[in-house]
Amino acid sequence: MQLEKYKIQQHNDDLLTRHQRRLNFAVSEIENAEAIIQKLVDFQIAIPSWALGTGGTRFGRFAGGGEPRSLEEKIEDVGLLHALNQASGAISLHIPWDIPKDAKAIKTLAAQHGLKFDAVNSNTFQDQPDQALSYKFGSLQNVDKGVRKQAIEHNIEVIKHGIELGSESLTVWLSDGSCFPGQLNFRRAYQNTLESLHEIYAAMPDNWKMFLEYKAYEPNFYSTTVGDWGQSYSYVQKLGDRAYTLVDLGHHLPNANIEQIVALLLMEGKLGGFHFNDSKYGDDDLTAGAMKPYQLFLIFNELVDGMDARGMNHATDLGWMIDASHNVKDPLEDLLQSVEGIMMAYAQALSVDRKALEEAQSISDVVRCQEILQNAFRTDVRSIVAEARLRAGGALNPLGLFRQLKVRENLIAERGLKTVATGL
Ligand SMILES: [Mn+2]
Repeated sequence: MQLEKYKIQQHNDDLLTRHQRRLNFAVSEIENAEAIIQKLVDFQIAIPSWALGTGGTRFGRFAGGGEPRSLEEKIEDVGLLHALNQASGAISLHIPWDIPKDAKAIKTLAAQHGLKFDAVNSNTFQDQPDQALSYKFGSLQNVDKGVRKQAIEHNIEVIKHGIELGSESLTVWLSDGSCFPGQLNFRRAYQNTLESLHEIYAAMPDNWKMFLEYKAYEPNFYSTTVGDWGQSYSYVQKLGDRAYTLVDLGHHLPNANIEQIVALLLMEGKLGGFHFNDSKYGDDDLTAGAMKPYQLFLIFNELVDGMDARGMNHATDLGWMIDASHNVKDPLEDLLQSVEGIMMAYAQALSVDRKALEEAQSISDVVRCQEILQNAFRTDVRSIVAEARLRAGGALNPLGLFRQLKVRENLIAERGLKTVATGL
């Protein structure tokens, strides 16, 4: 389905008077509103190819209809999102779920939709039908050298696909670990993993980055070989300058202070990127900002502070990706909500009065510190985010327009009701 520009224009014209009224008020409240809008226009969040279909639980999938049946259709879906919000200008592919048969044609199609290829993701947490050896007892950590070699070769294969598409980073997430005490020698598992990662790292082109994602538990329930930020940091320190830790918000033990983790990784120059999602209990993969919007704001507060301290480009120096997928919403509507939630947290963090906060911190005025942060969090930035979209050519109300144009109904008519996207 193509979304004609005039339809967005018409939608915006209808909403413009109301938008302008809200925007005028917000601009009067937020001192640096114009600078924030510019930063929002530049900020793009990559959409994972596996989030375009329903998924999310181990127990069952309930397809919603009109799901993309091929990589081409996945790109079209991300293109639709980007046309609506002008903030989803990248796609993150999962190999082998999305192996491009004709890389050149795929690249052209993506460019037609204004999309780039963000990090490519390897998969050694599942066995594929044509695979010689099993990952049942781990991949890069495996006690069997042959299994490790197979997993290394897979990652190198993923890098090759990424090069063809113009991607510049590899995300490695390992489910490696153990389910029972005694099953694994922790030190040997670490050393095997490090040795394997060294080989993968060496196969990357000079302009590539490696993101090493950690996760506390699941599918292994006793130990995970890259289980937390400290373990990931320990690996990436040894691997080299282009190896970084990737933070997935859902991959921590309950109540972890993620904003502090982010602050320190950034300070050490080892934060590479993000997987946004939200959760209440574990790795729930819910819509970003749906459950703990204050936490998301606090994370962005540290990101903005830390990136500015290092003179980093907010839009390009870190990898911004969504990693969420579940059962009960239209996946495209869900992604629109996630991007909106992320943009709001970013805009609020940009509006924090940093000078005042520093002053208050320097005299330990705890009350004032809290007031400054909460004032930013409680400021309504929705019209600021909408203005950035408007200026970039997107829709003032992407979700509203998605429904008004009956996008899902159109996709079902095109693709059928019983389609299932490849992925989780
Ligand atoms: Mn992730």
